Amino acid sequence: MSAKSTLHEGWTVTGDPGTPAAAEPIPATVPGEVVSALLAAGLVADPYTDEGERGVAWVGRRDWTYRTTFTYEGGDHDGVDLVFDGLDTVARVSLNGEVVGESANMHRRYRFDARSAIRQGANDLEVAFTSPYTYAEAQRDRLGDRPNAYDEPGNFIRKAACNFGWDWGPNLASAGIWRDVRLETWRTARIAEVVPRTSLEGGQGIVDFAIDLQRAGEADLVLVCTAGGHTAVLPVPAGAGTAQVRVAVDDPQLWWPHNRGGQPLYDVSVTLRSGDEELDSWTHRVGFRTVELDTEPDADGRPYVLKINGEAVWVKGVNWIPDEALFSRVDAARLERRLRQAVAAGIDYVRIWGGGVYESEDFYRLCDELGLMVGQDFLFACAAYPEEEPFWSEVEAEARDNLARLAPHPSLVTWTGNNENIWGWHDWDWQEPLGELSWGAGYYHDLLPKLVAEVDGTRPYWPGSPYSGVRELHPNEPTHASVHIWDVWNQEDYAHYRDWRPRFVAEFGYQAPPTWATVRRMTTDEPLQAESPSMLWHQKAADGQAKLQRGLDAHLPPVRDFDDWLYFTQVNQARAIRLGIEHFRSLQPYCSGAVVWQLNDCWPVTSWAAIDGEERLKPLWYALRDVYADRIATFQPHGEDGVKLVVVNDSAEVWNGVIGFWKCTSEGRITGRALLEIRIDPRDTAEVVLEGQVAPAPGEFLVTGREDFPRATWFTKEDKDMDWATARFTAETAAVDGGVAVTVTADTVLRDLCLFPDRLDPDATVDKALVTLIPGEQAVFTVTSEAIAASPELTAALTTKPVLRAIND
Ligand code: BMA
Repeated sequence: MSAKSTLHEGWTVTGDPGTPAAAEPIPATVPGEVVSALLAAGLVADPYTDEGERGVAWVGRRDWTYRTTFTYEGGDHDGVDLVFDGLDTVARVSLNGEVVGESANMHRRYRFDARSAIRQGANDLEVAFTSPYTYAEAQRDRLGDRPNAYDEPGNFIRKAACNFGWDWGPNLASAGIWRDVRLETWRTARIAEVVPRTSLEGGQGIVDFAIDLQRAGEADLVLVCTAGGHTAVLPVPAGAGTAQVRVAVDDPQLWWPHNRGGQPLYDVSVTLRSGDEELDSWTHRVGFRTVELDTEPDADGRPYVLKINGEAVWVKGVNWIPDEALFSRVDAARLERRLRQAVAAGIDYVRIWGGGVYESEDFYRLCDELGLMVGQDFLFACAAYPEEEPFWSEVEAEARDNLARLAPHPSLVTWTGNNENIWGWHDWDWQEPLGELSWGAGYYHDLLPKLVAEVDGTRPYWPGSPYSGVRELHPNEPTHASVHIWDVWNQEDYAHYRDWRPRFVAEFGYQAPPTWATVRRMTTDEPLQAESPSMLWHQKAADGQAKLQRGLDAHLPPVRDFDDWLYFTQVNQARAIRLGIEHFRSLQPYCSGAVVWQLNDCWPVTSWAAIDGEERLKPLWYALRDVYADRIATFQPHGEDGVKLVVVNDSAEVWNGVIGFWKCTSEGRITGRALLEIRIDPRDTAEVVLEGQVAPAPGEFLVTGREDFPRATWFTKEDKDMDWATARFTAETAAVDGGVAVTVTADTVLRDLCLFPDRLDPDATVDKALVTLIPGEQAVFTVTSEAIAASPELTAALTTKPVLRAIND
């Protein structure tokens, strides 16, 4: 029987002779990376705080050697393998002084034959990493430089591009054994790979197992495959190294995204036998569902419609980046918290962006269980990539490996060739500097689609994000398939999302700083200001602060202090994305989805994220929960200065009901009211143009009642021009289980009321944000925090600034 033992104990890491620190061995956690080891040894300051990132800039320029010793008991083995699930990146692996393998790709699993080097008893294992800069710069010099949106050589090494820094992330490029490592022993033969292809045929769930074997000899073998309790047995004749086995499951329950149905998962297994002996086994869980991507040209251009089990879905998506800049820190518990936050916001789709990693087994298992659809990019982002060797072979190997590894997961629904590289080639002045040089087109248009069809065979592939469907057309053409909308954040006011009529928005985003408690983790600046030194260090976007200010100037009253700046920029971010999504949903079915840039952060930073790097929810998260609800009502412009109400029913039931709304003056006096009886079919929309009595006059605003859908609002002027009375309200606190309930009763209009309990207790959370009230209305905020509940002073502070805020306070 094969056996596996992890090799995570006893590691040290040592710098090369000229290294500024750790020239002598220091303890190293495996899985891990050098920066984490230096931090744990107290040799560098925390790169997540202040300008600590500067203090580790040298690390990626050095070579590092990991060493450990392990015991091998010996035994009657035909195979003894050292297996690395992830080496970051350029490494030479030696056992007892003998080189057993080399790597130059962070995104592959490696298996090295250790038979000639291993000995019974103690074994010395060494993994010597070459600086990623040394390697990448040498490749660049050899192959010729190519355009990159960042002044870094990340396109000349198969390593996560964002590891060299991004417009939301630190440069922590170092080295490390970043995923599991183990010793595997086996006899006669082992299961090298299993790809279970699932499909539905005539009411049956089909699992077609494609199995690769590794053999030590010519023995007759038997494969026993099971799926959902059904079994198939296949003799494998001497010499055969691959096998295909089909198992059918009667009447399977279908896997659905969480907002459409359940997530039944079926155990599948493959056991390899020789005579009576079990040699090896493999188990997983799969789901039965079909996935199609409808991009057949239509009268308007080319749609981009994802269909699950034949049903078109309106994608309520977010983009995903690595959840920690020090990748190995991301454990299953952290992923589960993040993905549950996504589900709680109504998100049903996560796009894993191409500048990061092929996500982990835990990530995909959780998405299978939680009913999140995943689109995985191949790992190319914002740069021209060489197609010459060794890169062509590395890309092929990494694609084969990850296509096979991720194939079992029903959550994985699409593969995409790259992030913005086809766009870059068209629009970012690449063509002249490139001349005849390769830039990656061969991967996106030839190699990767061929491999997706060959290895996976069940999932759609799209060459790029964005991509219009044919090479001649501009890749960001709104009438054609996927687009990224960045002119708004970079140049325009956010109301310009409404200028777009896209088929599918794969990226659009708007920045804000993180929550208060996270700001306090990222900077010790005193005085703390929007432009204090380390606030600026944690703003990586080109001209980011000025773009934030442009948004403030267009919409909100002048900020008086840092607290205003923090709250106002966060509100603006939420409003921008809310406006965009409400507009895109009002275009259903012409538009078929929105994928917000970005769900998460990898450290404390000002960014486009809805959840900050310390896992706290920014106001944007609450806005997403509103606009991604199955049923929404939204006021939209109509003609020159008219207004219409668009009602979207993205649920499986008819929406039969009444929508009430009021027209109010800035003092909150009601000057008109309407009750609309609606009957909207499932997955349908309806709209009503507002005329006469209910059309708002300049200075007035509209609010819907607070029914079983999130409140919609419409303002005829920006807050900065609105004649708001200064916020007046009463706020009362009451102890509740695990925290405090804060009941706010409005005397005036209260705009985008927020409660920020992390000001008082970094672990505190609150159940709502961005509540707009008219006089007489109430909102109850439930704060979860034992610390606040236990303290009368902290409880009292929940009802005043800077914890409780309204725009017009
Ligand atoms: C797009 C993304 C990311 C980037 C974001 C914000 O280009 O693909 O590369 O972080 O915009 O600028």
